[in-house]
Amino acid sequence: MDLDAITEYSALHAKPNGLVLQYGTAGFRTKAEHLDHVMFRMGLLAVLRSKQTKSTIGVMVTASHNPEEDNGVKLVDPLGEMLAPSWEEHATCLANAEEQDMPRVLMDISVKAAVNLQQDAFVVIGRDTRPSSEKLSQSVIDGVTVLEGQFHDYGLVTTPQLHYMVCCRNTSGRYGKATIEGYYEKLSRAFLELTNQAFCSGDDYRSLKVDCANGIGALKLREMEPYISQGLSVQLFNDGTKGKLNHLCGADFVKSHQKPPEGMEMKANERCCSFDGDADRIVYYYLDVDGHFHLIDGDKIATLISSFLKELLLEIGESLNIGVVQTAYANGSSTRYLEEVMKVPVYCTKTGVKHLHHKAQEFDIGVYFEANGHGTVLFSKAAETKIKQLAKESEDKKKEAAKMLENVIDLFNQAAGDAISDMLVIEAILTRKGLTVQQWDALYTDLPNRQLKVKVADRQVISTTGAERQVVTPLGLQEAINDLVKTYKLSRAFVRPSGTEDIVRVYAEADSQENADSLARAVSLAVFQLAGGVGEMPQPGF
Ligand code: 16G
Ligand code: MG
Repeated sequence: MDLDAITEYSALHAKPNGLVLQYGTAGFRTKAEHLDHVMFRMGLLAVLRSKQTKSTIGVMVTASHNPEEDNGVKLVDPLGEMLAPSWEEHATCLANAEEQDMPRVLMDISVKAAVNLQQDAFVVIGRDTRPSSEKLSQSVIDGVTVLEGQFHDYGLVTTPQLHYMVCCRNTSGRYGKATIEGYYEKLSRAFLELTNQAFCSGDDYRSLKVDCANGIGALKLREMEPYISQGLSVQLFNDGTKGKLNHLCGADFVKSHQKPPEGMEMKANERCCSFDGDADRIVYYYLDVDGHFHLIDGDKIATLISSFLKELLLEIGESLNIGVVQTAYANGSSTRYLEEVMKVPVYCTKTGVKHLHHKAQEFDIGVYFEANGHGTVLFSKAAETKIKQLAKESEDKKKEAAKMLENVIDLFNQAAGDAISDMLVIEAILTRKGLTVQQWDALYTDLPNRQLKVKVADRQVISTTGAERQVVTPLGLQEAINDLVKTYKLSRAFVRPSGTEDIVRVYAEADSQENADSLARAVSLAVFQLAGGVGEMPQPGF
């Protein structure tokens, strides 16, 4: 390691004194102007991680659904997964080291993690469409170069596309070709095969309106259009030509405000969906004939997909186990429907994709989705082998079902939740089953719910257990929540410190919207009073 060169280059990406950031659930995320040093240092860290794992590592520059002025960075581990927890700690230490200490901290990490510095390193880099992203990704490249790592800059890609590239490169092409065309070819072939012989009753099934959050999803979906146009015509809105990234549009806006994005022309009963700013989340929705808005979130997406997979598993007659993984935010009706009607086991983990992903790996087929629309389906190696064998050897209906499953395996981005890939799976299932968006929505009725934020002096005073469904500290808060929940029907509420913002999140559901709102308010007040609220006190009622 050439410490002099590192010191010299680091000075060009100097850290503002005293700035402290943490590698959180989605990497580092803050105002773009504070991130230059973090990018340079993540370039350095990616080289060390690459040397240690003897694999290609990814670095994605994005702040997902956050405002255009923000940015962020996350590292992608060898199989396309999120960075291992011990390296999240290294990332935090390195990002926060004051300028003069940085080379020493870098050395400490390489010693602690037993990195062989002689090993070659390869890093792939991607970025979203934010105005700050290009310069920041150049800072990542500076970091990689000063440690003599090799790199490939994929430029503008969605977050899941970068995960895909990392996975391809570390599996000698078995997962796919590590090019953007390779991604389009793999997904579109599986999509067209899956929809091929499907019954279609007119154009309704074949056209979809997509709100791209004025982000990278628009560029990539437009590029992909010719590959899928035989099976699906997409009409793009908020494609970045006019509006601001994530402003009054995108999956996060639609889910949290429970209303349509600006800039989308919706007619009654038309199927519409929204991506988030880096295209790793998707939610669907429609307006009914009375103009009422209906949201179809990650929970309903998981339900549609798992019922389709369950039917195929019955056809192939193999005892492959299937599990659905959710978080505390999953609507109570979805959990009840999955367990009681569909009879599939459901598990709850902490918020954040890495927790769901990890749990989903325990099953032959693990379906995971956050209510906010982030999710995918994982197939174990054994399940994949079995399915491929059946697709070759068995006959008639069994063979057909195995072939469909084979396409489903290819169509899901198993490296990460992916709005484009999820959209194609959903469209294929709706087409095959001849389901309208209303029929899909009618699988079950969501319980009315409300999410609120509370500002407190230190959100870390709140600790939780049971996959964030129960508060441990401060003492008395859980009892207060229990007492409030008892006063409403079909009710449930929980609170947790956010992993991405300096606030506490409150979730409540109940038998009516009014009751969900009023329960959420009451719980917010309890948080404010028992967990050191600051600023304006939440008011009871809504
Ligand atoms: C991050 C997570 C997302 C989670 C959200 C929760 C990833 C890639 N993203 O965006 O899964 O839902 O954080 O945010 O893991 P919160 O902690 O602020 O509620
Ligand atoms: Mg995102």
